[in-house]
Amino acid sequence: MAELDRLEFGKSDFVLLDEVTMEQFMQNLKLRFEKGRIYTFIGEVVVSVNPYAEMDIYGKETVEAYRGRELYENPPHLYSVADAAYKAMKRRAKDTCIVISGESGAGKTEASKYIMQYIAAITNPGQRAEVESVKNVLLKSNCVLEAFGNAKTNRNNNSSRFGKYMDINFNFNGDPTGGHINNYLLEKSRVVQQQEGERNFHSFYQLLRGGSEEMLQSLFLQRDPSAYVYTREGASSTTSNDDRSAHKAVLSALKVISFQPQEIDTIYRILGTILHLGNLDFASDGESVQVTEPRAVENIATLTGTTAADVSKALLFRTVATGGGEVIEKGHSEQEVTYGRDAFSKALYERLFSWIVGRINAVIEVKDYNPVLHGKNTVIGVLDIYGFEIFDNNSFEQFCINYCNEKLQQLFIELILQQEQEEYDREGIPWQHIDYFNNQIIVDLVEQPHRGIISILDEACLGVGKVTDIMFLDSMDTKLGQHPHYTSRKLSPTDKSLEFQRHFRIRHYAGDVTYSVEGFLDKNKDPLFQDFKRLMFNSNNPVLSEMWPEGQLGITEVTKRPLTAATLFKNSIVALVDKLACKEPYYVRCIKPNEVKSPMLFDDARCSHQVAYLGLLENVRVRRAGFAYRQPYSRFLQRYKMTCEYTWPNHLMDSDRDAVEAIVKQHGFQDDVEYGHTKLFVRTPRSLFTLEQERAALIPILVLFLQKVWRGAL
Ligand code: AD9
Ligand code: MG
Repeated sequence: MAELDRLEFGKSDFVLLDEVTMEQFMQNLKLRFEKGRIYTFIGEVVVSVNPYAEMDIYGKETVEAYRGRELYENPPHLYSVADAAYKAMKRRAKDTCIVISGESGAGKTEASKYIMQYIAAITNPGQRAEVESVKNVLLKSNCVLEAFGNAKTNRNNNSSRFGKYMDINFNFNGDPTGGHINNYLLEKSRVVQQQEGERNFHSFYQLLRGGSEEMLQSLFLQRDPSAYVYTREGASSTTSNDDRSAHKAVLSALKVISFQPQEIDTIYRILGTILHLGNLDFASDGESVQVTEPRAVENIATLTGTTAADVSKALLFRTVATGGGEVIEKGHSEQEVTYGRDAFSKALYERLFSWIVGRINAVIEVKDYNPVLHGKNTVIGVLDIYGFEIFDNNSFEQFCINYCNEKLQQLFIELILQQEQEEYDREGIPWQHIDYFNNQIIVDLVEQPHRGIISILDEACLGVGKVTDIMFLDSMDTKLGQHPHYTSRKLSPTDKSLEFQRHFRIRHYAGDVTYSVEGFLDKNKDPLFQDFKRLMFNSNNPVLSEMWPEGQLGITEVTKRPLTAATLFKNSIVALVDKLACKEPYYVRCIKPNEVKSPMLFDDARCSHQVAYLGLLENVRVRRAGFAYRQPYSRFLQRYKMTCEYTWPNHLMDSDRDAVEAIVKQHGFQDDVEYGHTKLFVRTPRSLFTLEQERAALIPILVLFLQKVWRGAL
């Protein structure tokens, strides 16, 4: 409590600024960062600045200090949000969610882990074994998913290359009973290629650097990542994680999650297969293409439980059905072989990742839950997704990631800004309308049916004949030429940032991003020759075979054209937003203080840019103009009527509203409230705090009183 009032740490809630200006906001943010206060409230939202240093603020004592407390009783912390989401869920049996947003490297993943650790620490006081085991699996799953889904990028050494939304289920006691993870679009192109200075997924380096001699031998692997084409680029980069100890941790986590030995073995066989695939070379004699290292093919066959002949065939030939129903084998060109090999490697990894998520889900899924016996099952969702990113080269993946961030910003606007304003209007509360940038226009640019970029891309992918990336760009130029957030080299020929003809630019809410259309069509179609699917399905390793069920389809069996990658992604993000929108949301807004990962540096320009695009000033304004607390009259009365002589046990006034007014007046905070049509609005939480304290003090007296009444003593 004391710290809340210590001015040298700045204001713990931006709502308390003297004036809501960018200057004052930044002064406060910087002062707090420099004093090691990385968290600040905007009402119930927590703004976090990445400290880039270990902080001694997540220990047991801190957990205890926050457990069960009201938001305003302690300095701002991730634990405040976690506790608020947990309390709301428990007290009101409401599903809640914690949405963590911010650009790449801002601290989302770390925040999500602290939040989960907090929830684990405050639940199951009785140490029931089955609950402890669920908690353990939930926590350990982070380590596994990070190994397989994170990588070093030029923006973040441990960058999430997939989106993750985790639901944690609770029983009526408030103890975790299970959970479910949804994963979103893994950036699988990284398996075969990385930008300069970046790495492949951590899992590869962990295996090569941390795997035992026996393990590497059994996978026919050398220890050195530079020996493999797919890991060469990142072979000398360092990350903050030690690959060797991380490998141990992952192996132990897999065991805790109850992956079976054969499953763990298969995971590493797949990684080995991918590394060998990357090193395959092909030569053409003008007639047909051959693999130049038969030894590598044999290794792949051994690791995948297939034969060398079948592996070669799947790599070099395509089985096709002719119009007359005849099945023939068609040799690939050299280019097709290389393409097919990389597509296979990417698909193997992606399948593996989804399978791992599925296996974790099978373990943590709530089983045998009977709502009649066990009470209502409630959920806290935690969202940690890849942040907005701009690289030197931005491709299809950045397009998807940045679109996803637009959607989340839209949700924030809707829930925090729009809904607040609408509620004040509805309740007839006088207040000044606040302008903010609504990014719906950019969301529409990307996802609108028929006219949006994804539709235009899908259309190009359906085109007959040879449709090129440039043709897709032309089509966008024609259809989107007038859009204020879209431009391209052709539309803005003098613009220096649009250096190449294949570039287009989107003015995102968080900044301008120039994308290269190169590879868009291909990544969107995401084709994989059927032969690989059959090869994997026919593996004599049942774990591997299970990952490729569609391989059982015959060549002539008609398969519907699958949805494109962008459409699948869009659908999954729309579903995610729907899922979040029906829960009570809590927000953590992360800020990256500098580009050089320094714990000392607060780059004013970079930070104020983020504050601006995250809409934090608008958030403060809405909050300030607004009210920290609101409650329908009847519910307020129910809770606090005992604190006022005119309302206890029942009031005789004309309406609940009048009765509430009597309570407010008796406690002297009439200047801190407004009366809406159906609800009471309270500006500062402290008024309520006093009321809560009084209520808490009265309850034992009341209980005593009631006991006496029951016993007939009164
Ligand atoms: V991305 O969109 O996945 O690329 P994130 O998830 O926002 O990004 P992440 O949580 O991975 O960023 O944080 C980046 C790095 O900052 C971490 O690896 C830590 O080294 C550092 N970091 C972030 N938050 C904290 C913290 N609370 N304490 C100490 C932190 N270090
Ligand atoms: Mg992350």
